[in-house]
Amino acid sequence: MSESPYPGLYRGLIERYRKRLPVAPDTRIISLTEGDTPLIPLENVARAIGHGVQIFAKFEGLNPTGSFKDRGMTMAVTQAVAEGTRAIICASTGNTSASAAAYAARAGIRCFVLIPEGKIALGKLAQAMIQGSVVIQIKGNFDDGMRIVKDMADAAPVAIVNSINPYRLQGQKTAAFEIVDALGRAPDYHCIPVGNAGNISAYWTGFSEYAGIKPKTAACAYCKDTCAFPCPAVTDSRPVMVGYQAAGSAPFMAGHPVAEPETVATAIRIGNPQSWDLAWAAVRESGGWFDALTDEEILKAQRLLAETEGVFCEPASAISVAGLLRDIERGKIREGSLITCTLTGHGLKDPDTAIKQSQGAVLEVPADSTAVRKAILDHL
Ligand code: AN7
Repeated sequence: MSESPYPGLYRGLIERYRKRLPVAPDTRIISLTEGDTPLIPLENVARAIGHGVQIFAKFEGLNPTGSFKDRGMTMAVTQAVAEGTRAIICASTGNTSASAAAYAARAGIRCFVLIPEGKIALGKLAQAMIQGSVVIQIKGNFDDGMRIVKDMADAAPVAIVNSINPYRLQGQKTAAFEIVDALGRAPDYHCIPVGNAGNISAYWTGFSEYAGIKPKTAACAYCKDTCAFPCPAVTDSRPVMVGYQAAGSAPFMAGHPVAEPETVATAIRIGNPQSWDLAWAAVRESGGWFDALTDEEILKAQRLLAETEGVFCEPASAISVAGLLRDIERGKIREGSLITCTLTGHGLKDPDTAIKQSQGAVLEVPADSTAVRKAILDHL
C-alpha cells in the first residue's frame, strides 16, 4: 500500500478496502477519490409513512461523476491499466459512459462509449463528451450496444468496462461495506434499482462477504478468490434484498428479456440484464423480491425526495424509495425495520425530466417590489 503524507486524507475506496479487493500491492491506482458517500436519514419520509421504520438513503449521486458507477470504474480501469490496456469500451444508458470517460481521462487511455440515440440524459452526455471519450451513438437501445461491445472483445484492442467485467462488481461491493461500517450492523432490508443488474449483485456480494459468507453464486470466483475468502466477518446478518424495475422495462418480473424496454428512467431502460443469474441469486438467497413501478410512481418519489428531504436524485434512483414506500404500505416490510435505499445517481444528470415535472413552479412577475411582495404573501 502506498503511503500518504496526509494520513487524514480519504484516498478512495481501493485504499480504504484494499484487503478485500483484488489489487496487487504495487498496482498503480486510478482513482477520483470515489466512495465514502453519505447515508442520509430520510426522517420526513419515514415519519409520514409510519410503521416505526428507519430509512437511510445511500446517496451515490455524490460520487465524483455523480453515480455509483465510479466504484466499479476505479477497479476496472485500475486493472485495465495494470494489464497494459490502451483503450476501454462500454455500452451505456449514460452513467457508465460518464464514469468510464472520467477514469480513462485520468489514466491517459482512450475511451469509446456506445450510447442509445436520443435516450440519454443531457448531463451524462455532456460528461462523456467533455471528458474526451469517443461517443458512438447507435440507432438502437442499450441491449443492442451491449451485444456490439461484447463482439468487440475479440474484434478490437479494447477492454470492456461494463459490469460483465468482474472488477466492476468487486468495486461496487464496497457500498455494502460502507453501509455496515456506518450503521454498525447490516440493515434489515436493502432496496435498490435494477437495470443491467450488476449493482444488486455487487451489494449482495459485499453484504455476504461482511457476514463471512461466500455467496452461493460465482460472484467471488470472478476475481479467482484473490479477495481471500474466508474473509473476517464484520457482522452476523445480511439484509433482505429488494430490486425494483420500471414497469416498461421489467425483465425480472417477466421472467425473460424484454425486447423494447421503455421508461422515463432512461438509466434503467434495459431489457436484457447481463447479471441475470447473480441478481436472482441475491434475491433468492436473501429472501427478497423484485417488483416493478410505473413511470408515474417513479417521478412521484423523485419529487417527494426533493420536496420533503432536499435530496435530488435521478428518476432511476428514486425507484428504490418508490418501491419501498409501496411495499411498506402493502405490509411486506416488517414494522420497526432498519432500511437502506441506494440512490444511484444525482438529479442533475437529467435536468430535462426534473424541469418537465416541475412545470408551473416558476412565477413570472414584473421587476418591482410590490409584485414580488405579493408573490411572497400568496405563497407563504
Ligand atoms: C442511475 O450507465 O447501465 O442494475 O449503462 O445509471 O447495476 O445496471 C446504468 C445503470 C441504476 C442500474 N441507477 O444499475 C449504464 C447503466 C442508475 C443507473 C442503474 C443504472 P445496474
